[in-house]
Parts: sequence; C-alpha cells; structure tokens
Amino acid sequence: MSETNDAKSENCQVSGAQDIRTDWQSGEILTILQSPLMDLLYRAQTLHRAYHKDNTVQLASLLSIKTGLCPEDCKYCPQSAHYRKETALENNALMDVGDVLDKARLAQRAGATRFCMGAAWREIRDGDAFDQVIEMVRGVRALGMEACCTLGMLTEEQAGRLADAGLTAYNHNLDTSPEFYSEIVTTRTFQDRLDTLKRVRGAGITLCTGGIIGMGETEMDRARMLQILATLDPHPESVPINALVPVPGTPLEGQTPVAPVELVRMIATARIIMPRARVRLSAGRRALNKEAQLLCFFAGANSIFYGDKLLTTANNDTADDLALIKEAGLVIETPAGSREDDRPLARS
Ligand code: SAM
Ligand code: DTB
Ligand code: SF4
Repeated sequence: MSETNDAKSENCQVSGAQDIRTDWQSGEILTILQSPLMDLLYRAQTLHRAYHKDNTVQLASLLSIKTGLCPEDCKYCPQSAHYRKETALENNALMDVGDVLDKARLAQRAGATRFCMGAAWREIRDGDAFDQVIEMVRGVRALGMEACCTLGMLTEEQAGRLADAGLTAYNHNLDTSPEFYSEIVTTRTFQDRLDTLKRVRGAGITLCTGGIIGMGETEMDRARMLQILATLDPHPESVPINALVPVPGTPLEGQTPVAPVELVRMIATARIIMPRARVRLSAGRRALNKEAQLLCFFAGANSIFYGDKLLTTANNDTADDLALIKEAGLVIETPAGSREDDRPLARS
C-alpha cells in the first residue's frame, strides 16, 4: 500500500477531502445526479481518492441461505410468495450451518473477504432457524471474513444477538424513495425499513443499505432515496446500488432496462454525498459491458458481488471478473485492508 493509501485509511486528511455532511437537500442531490457527466465523474473520483484506497475493490460473495416463499410482495423480487406461480423459482428451506460455512470457505479461497447471507423472511423469528443463523455468523467470522446478513425486520434483542455473534453488517435496503415506496411494496412501510436500520445501528452493527434503480421511479425518487441515506448520521458504511434484474414472473418483468450511464450517475452521486461509504456495484452488473463496469469503478464503486450467483439470479462470470480487474489494474482488497471490519469476533 502506498503512503497515501496508509494516510487515507487512518484519517482521510488528504487532498480533496471535504466535510461529511448529513444535511443534504434533495434538490442539491438531484443537481449533482444530473450534472454534466465529466464534472460528475471528476468530482466523484476526486472524493473517492481522498477517502479510499486507490485502485482497490472488495469482493463480496452472496448466498441465499433460505430461498423463496417470502410473505412480502416486493414487486421486483422473485422470492416473494405472491408471484410464486409465475416465477418458477425453486424454494429452499434454511441451509445447514456446515453447508453454509463450506460455501464461505470456497468464497474466501476465491478471494472474497465479505460473505453475505440472505434469507427470504419478512422478519426474523426467534427459534431454531435464528439460532442456526447465529452459528453461521460466528462461523464466517471465525474464518476471518466480514459477515453480512439480510434477514428482514428484526427486534432490538435480535440485533443484539447478531452483534454478539460478531456480525459485521446488516443489509436492509430502502430500495426507493418514500414517495414511490408503496408502488413497489405494500406489505410494509418505508418507516418499517428505517426502524429496522435504527435497531441495527443501535446494536453497533454497521449498516449496508441502498436501493434499486429501473423500477419506474423518477430521477427525483432516486435523489430522495439518496437523501434519506445521506442524512442518516452517521452515513451507512455500505451502500449497494442495484439496477433492477427484471425476473420473469415478477410484476416488474417488463420494465425497460436503465441505461448503464444511469447506474454510473447513481454511483457517482452516492460517492459524492457519502464519501466514506463503500459503494457496491450490485445487481444488474451482468447487463453491463466491460467499459460500463469500468466507469462504475471510476465513479466510486469499490465492491462487487463475486460468484456465479447473486441470491437467485445469475451473476457475472468469475473468470471475466478477474480478467476485468487485472486489465484495469485493480487490486483485490485483503482482510487487513478493510476499515469496516473493526467489529469484535463473537462474544461468548
Ligand atoms: N428479505 C430481506 C429484505 O428484503 O431485506 C433480504 C433479501 S432481499 C432479496 C435483498 C435485496 O435484494 C432487496 O432489498 C433488493 O434491494 C435486492 N433485490 C431483490 N430482487 C432484486 C432484483 N430483481 N433486482 C435488483 N435487486 C433486487
Ligand atoms: C443488495 O443490495 N443486492 C444483493 C444484496 N444486497 C443482498 C441482492 C441482489 C439480489 C438480486 C436478485 C436475486 O438474485 O435474487
Ligand atoms: Fe421478501 Fe426480501 Fe424479496 Fe421482499 S425483497 S419479497 S422481503 S426476500
């Protein structure tokens, strides 16, 4: 690591750094989102270099530990029970702890430093299943990987148990603006999402929260979603930006795909307004060509999901990803390189 990179991971007091703001207005975010592309990219890359190691990318692997039959009606999601007759998804009960840890080991050997476990639950229920998830978290942490879970809503006590198991991050996306939310999900409210995020943070677990573009929202909806994220204090440590994967059988299957440059703009804007966050180029990457992915990295993305599958849909080919990383001269982040992973391992 260069001296500059050392300084950045310590205190970020390097050229280009700005005060971290939590008072962003939606109008100013929209202006950034719509600014001339070269200005947007230049500003985003300047901030990126001030706050993050140059030329590095974290590989995170995803695993669906419980698949399908979710009672929620999220219109984008193939795992919703509401669309089960149309999606032809194979539903699976909670995986065994040993099998999950085998997958984590494989992901680690392939270069991933973060392992994300997703369950198609509306909320966590106490009992055997949650006890097993706790064991999975302990096991992943014992491997020396960051552990992330996305399990739906949770209570304060459940967040406490996950924290005690050493969970690094909890993923719970806002998905879209508060104004557009009820067009996409009717079985919970935007406020439910915020309440869960508050409990996660209260337990001392880092936040992974972002959203999806390409669901029929306006640019103002995108700016509003980013505003809610960027007015959390502190900002989320991790912000996944997804482009809709239009899964056949879901209500959004026929959505017109977003132009790749819209994803680039969204990433750049997230980078500018939340400079310390890790911005994750997430679902929808498979629809991007090499050049569009490179622009996403230039815009400030510093993590990708790596592995054959996201949760239920296909992801980019791993050999292609490694070739792209090599061609761009990017370095895959090692465990020691991550600032997010300062959570203790499991308490007894
Ligand atoms: N049930 C949990 C929840 O909703 O928080 C966890 C799993 S859920 C599948 C995790 C996230 O994946 C969603 O919040 C959404 O942002 C993203 N996602 C799901 N289906 C998607 C799709 N078809 N395209 C893009 N992103 C999607
Ligand atoms: C996130 O924002 N995107 C990931 C992760 N967090 C959990 C999930 C994407 C899922 C895409 C659809 C699927 O594969 O089922
Ligand atoms: Fe369930 Fe999560 Fe899919 Fe919504 S996004 S249907 S909560 S698994």
